[in-house]
Amino acid sequence: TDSVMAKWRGYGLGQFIHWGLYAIPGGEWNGKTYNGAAEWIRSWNGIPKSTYDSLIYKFNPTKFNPESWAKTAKQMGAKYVTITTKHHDGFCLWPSKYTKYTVANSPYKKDIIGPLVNAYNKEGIDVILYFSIMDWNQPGWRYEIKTKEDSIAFEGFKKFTRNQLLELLNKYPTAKGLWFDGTWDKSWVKQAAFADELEKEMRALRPGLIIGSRFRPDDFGKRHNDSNGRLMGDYEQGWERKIPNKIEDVHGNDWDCVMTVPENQWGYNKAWNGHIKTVNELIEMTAKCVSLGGNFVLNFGPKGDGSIRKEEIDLAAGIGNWMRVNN
Ligand code: FUL
Repeated sequence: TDSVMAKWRGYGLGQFIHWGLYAIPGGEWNGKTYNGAAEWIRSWNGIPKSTYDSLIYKFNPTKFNPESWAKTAKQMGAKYVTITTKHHDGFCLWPSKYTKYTVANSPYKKDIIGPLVNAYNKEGIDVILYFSIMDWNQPGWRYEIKTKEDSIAFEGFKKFTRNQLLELLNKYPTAKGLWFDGTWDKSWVKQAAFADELEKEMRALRPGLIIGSRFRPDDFGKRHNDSNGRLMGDYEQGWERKIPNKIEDVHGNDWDCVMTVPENQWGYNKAWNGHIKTVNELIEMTAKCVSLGGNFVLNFGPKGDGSIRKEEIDLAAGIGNWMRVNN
């Protein structure tokens, strides 16, 4: 089982993929743009839920080609990829049995995750599934639990979350781990006992499973130091630039650093404003992370039609040139 983690420790470079319905507006809604996270457009642009959710009827990525995504990652020298199966908006890139808000009910109809897992695995690239616990589409989701009604609703939501996670693990048995997000709200932070149970269950199903430290933000620090737990700490982020400076900062933890190309923009954003990191800067960050025992994970935000923007392909090629001479 520890061989999964041992392999993870040697990855060095990874690719992050943020893809979902938000890629369709690409950071622009009714002429309004925002120099920030395009995957948060529903929130920062105050888009009514029903209006946002109807983007599902526009999801038809005719240029989606999993093999070419995997080739781009391979060319870059990535040894693993972390893919958004579901971001905060709740839209599932796999045909989940537990909600209607999935690819199955879009014009595209087909599973996205399965073909991606296969294509990446064929290139020798391991897959980690990104999963947002917070789910803006689910009626049972709560930021905070104040009333009895809230707690009943949230109990239902917990069941739903468990079902989806076990579904993902059963459906994609070669995936090496889960990278969690959207766990910081008061409601989830109080679910320590439930999370422990669920973690046990997932590990029983999939020995060696890597579980991201954001699963339990309430005991972040402790988990970071839990070397047997196969948990990776994520030293985030584009906006915080928290790549540790020296080995002491790492406290012997397993960690990876996820990074955006511009500042704090993960999903495809037409604007892509501000400083766009150069190949040189990204190589420097990779080298820094690797030298401090971590992995560097560079984010890509494919467009709504499924293609990857040229700027990202070029960056991948540039980084790949350096990776090849160093491998
Ligand atoms: C954050 C999210 O809110 C962002 O949208 C993005 O997914 C980043 C990696 O994590 O918590």
